[in-house]
Amino acid sequence: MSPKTLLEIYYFMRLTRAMEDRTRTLFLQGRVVGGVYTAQGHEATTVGAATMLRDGDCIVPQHRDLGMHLVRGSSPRAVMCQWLARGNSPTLGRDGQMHIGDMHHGIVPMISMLGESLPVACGVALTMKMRKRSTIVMASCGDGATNTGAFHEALNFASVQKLPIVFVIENNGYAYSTPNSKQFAIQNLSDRALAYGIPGETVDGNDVLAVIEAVGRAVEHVRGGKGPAVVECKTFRVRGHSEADKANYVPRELREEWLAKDPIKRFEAYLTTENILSEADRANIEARVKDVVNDAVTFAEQSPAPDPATVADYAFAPDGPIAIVGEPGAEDPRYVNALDTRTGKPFTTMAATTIKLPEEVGRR
Ligand SMILES: Cc1ncc(C[n+]2csc(CCOP(=O)(O)OP(=O)(O)O)c2C)c(N)n1
Repeated sequence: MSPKTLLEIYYFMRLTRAMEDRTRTLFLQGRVVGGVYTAQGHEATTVGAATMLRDGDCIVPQHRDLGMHLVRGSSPRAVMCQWLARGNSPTLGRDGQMHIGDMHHGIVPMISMLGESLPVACGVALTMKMRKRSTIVMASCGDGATNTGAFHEALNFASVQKLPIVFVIENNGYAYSTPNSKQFAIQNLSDRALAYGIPGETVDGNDVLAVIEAVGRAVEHVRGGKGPAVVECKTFRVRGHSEADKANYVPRELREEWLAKDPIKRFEAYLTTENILSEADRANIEARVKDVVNDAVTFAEQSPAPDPATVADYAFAPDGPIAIVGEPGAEDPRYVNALDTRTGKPFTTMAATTIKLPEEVGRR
């Protein structure tokens, strides 16, 4: 990678951390609606992995992937509006967390139920394959999410269908307060890939260059049409699950061990030793990060809160129900015979399910 690219990676790692630092301050000042879930310590994994993608690729991130979002083009202003639940945020003020996407940049919003985003990621990858695109999907999840059925179904399906998808497992040692040792009895979660015939690799997730190399190998495999690949990045969540969690369940020595491996400090030391990052570069990047974060906060604070009168918007169809209705009084109204109220035509894509629709529902 060129020095310019390496400095850009450093910038994104610092931007990710600075955005989260500022949010914590805003949270303590009572200006953030809801909780704050940070991923301090994950920056090498999230930024490093996303750096390996190209235009047109998609990400299906998890809740600790601000770094991926920023690298792939999510705007810091939009993220800050989301955290402050402003009316112009990606969820129009209806959610304050990283459950956001940006379809213009190929960012699929996460599903809060752990693991459930992964089958969706398979759907995106299947679409790319069917349309003969050369693009790929990167889907991520935590160690806890790998214990869900959806994770295993997704890996199996992706393998059988040879889907163009890289699964990134961000193993930060804990699923909330549950340590790895109480979650599974294997050393490396990448071993789970082998059970499905998928290549899997485990890497130091706090070493951005190691992440780049491992994800690079996975991406090459996937782009070569050989099906999915798994990369497990072992990392550490420096703060609690959310700011409401003091993470007292993490032994002090373990925390100190990981703090000494801080991904940003490590990368900065490497760049400095290799004469890639000068003192002037460092100051410039710091100033750039500060400007971007300040701009995002100012923009968000000047943005209006959602209008209470719009609370029901997007919860119900704008002009009457778009529900599928059965023909009232029919002997055996089935979905297959139902009408789409918007078109008045039979709703042909539904499966023939024998669910009876009550008469009053039928006419609504
Ligand atoms: C199916 C499901 N169970 C529980 C939760 C509540 N929850 C949200 S995040 C989280 C911890 C997830 O751990 P992990 O997948 O390891 O990711 P991490 O937060 O450590 O990055 C839990 C239990 C949820 N969102 N979905």
